[in-house]
Amino acid sequence: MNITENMQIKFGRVVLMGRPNTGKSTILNAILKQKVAITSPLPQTTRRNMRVVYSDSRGKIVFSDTPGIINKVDDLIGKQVNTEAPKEVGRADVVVCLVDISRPKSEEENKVLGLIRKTNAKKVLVYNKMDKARGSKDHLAEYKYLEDEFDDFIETSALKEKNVGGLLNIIFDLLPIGDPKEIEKDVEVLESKGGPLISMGSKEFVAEIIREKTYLFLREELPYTIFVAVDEIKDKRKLILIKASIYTSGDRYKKMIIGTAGKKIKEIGYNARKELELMSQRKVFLELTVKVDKHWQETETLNY
Ligand SMILES: Nc1nc2c(ncn2[C@@H]2O[C@H](COP(=O)(O)OP(=O)(O)OP(=O)(O)O)[C@@H](O)[C@H]2O)c(=O)[nH]1
Ligand SMILES: [Mg+2]
Repeated sequence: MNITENMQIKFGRVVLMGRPNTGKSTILNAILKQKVAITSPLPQTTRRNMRVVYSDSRGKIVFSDTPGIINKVDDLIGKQVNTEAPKEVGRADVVVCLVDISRPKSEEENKVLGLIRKTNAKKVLVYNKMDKARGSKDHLAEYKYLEDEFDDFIETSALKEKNVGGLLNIIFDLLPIGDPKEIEKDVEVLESKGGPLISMGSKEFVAEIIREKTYLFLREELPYTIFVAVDEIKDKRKLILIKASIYTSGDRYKKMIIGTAGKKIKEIGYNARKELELMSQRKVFLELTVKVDKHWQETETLNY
C-alpha cells in the first residue's frame, strides 16, 4: 500500500531539547537541509530559542531549537541561557529529546527529563551520534531505560545525516492534526522578524555565524565570554559590506582572539566571510573589530 494514501495534512510545534552538545542544532540543520543554526563543540552554543518552519506534503511544522540545559551555572549569561528551553517546552505538540550516546549519561539529563515530564506533548527519544558511539564510546545501554517515558525512539547521526528522514516520519506520526491558523500565526511572526525560515533579523544571523567561527578557531582556549554584534550591513551593489564587533570581557581574551600578528582574527574573518558569501551568493567584505566590555553579559541579559 502506498503510505501517502490516507495521509492527513498536519500542523504542529516541535521543540528540540537536551543537554548541551547533543546535536540539537546540527539535527535541525539536517532536517531543513540548510544551515539555520550554528553548532560547535562548546556547551550552550545556542543561546536563545530559535524557531524555523519546515514543510513538506505531510504538513507544516514550526521547529524550536533550544539551548542545552546545564546543571550548574555561575555566570550571568549562562543563567539566562538556562531559562530559555523551559519557556519553549510548554508550547510543544511533540518534544524531541536528544541524547549523545557517545558520552556517559549524566546528571544534566535528569534536569532535561524533569522538564519534559511536565508536558503533555508526545515525546521522542533520539540517540544521536551513532557514528561516534563505537567500542568504549558506546553508551547506548545507559540511556535505554528511558524509553519507557517516550512514545518512540530512534538512533541517528545528525552529522552524517543518518536516519534524519526516519526521525521526521516519527514526528509526523506523533503530531496531532493541529490548527493551521495557529501555525500560520507563528509563521507570520517569523516573517516579520526577517525571513520565512529564520527567526532572527539578518544582523543577528550574521553575528551568530561570526560567533560560530570564533568558537571554532579558539576552542578550549576561549572561555565562555564572547558576544558578537553586527554594527552595519550595507549593500554596495558589487558587494555586501559588513562591520561587526566581537566583545569580550578582558584584555587577555582580546589578545587571544586577535592572535599573534592577527592570525586568529584573520582566520575567523576569512571563514565567516566565506560562509556568508556561500549563503548570500554575493561577495562579502567583512570588517571585524575586537572590543573589551567587562559588562557585556549584563547588557546582553537585559535583552532576554
Ligand atoms: N560525530 C557526531 N558529531 C555530532 C553529531 N551531531 C552533532 N555533532 C557534533 O556535536 C557538536 C555539538 O553539536 P550542536 O548541534 O552544536 O549541539 P547542540 O545540542 O545544539 O548544543 P548547544 O546549542 O550547546 O545546546 C558539534 O561539534 C557537532 O558537529 C553526530 O551525529 N555525530
Ligand atoms: Mg545548539
